[in-house]
Amino acid sequence: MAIEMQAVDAAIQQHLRSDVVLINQISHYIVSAGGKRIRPRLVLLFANALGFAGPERFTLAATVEFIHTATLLHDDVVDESSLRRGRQTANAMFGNAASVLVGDFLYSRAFQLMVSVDRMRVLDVLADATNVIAEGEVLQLMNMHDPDLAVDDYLRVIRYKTAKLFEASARLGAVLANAPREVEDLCADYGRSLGTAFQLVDDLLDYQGATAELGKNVGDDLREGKPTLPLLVAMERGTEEERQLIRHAIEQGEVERLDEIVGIVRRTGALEATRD
Ligand code: GRG
Repeated sequence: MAIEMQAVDAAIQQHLRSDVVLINQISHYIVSAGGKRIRPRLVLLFANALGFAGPERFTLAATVEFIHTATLLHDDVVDESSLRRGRQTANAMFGNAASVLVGDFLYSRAFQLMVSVDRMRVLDVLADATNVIAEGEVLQLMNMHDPDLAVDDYLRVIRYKTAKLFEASARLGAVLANAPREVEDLCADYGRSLGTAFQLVDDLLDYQGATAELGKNVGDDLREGKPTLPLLVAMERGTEEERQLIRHAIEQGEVERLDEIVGIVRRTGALEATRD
């Protein structure tokens, strides 16, 4: 996998190029900041497992990373985030307009790449995935400041905004290998479950780490009024007074009593429940 990932990185660098200096600058800034490249790995893993060894697997691995990067650029603008991959976000460095536009560039470059693979099923899978990701983000926006959000609705958002691209990446490996639809669907199920678990853990990790970092992550979520699973569980399990404190924070986007809220989340076992 390590050797194969070098081929993916080469494809990413090759296809990132543009004649426009600012596009090169911003796209290289975010792509070279690291990133775990989980989605490209899923494409390779399933293509390899099902016996497909053609170079198109590297093209599609780069394609899903471009889509992922475009969503990160847009997401950091939406959330007004200042840190990504241990560095300043592109929006903090280059401004919102440039970030959104370079996200658009990466997204359309991803479409050029997938068209080059010349398979209708690939277009079908990725057009559906990007559509659902955008729906997930809009659903999340609609759920902001809603302390009565049902757990199923929270799970729907993370299935759409995060798990869908994991699902599509795994499915693409099977598509490349011309696997029967039942096999494709099983690979997609694996990707969806992994992606759902991934986002749940991501929300959980906001409550761990050093105090300053913890305050920042949980504080950012609360300021946006984002009702994540640890908060929903803590509300369900807490006393009436504790429930009211969390409700108020989500509704008002208020972070003043952050330490108390983190204490309630921990004491009620909401982190363990999220992990389970
Ligand atoms: C451009 C089609 C399109 C849609 C834009 C803003 C938006 C709609 C979508 C955002 C979706 C989003 C950011 C979901 C969260 C995904 C997530 C868990 C990101 C972090 O992934 P990692 O940990 O990141 O794999 P690295 O840095 O390792 O690549």
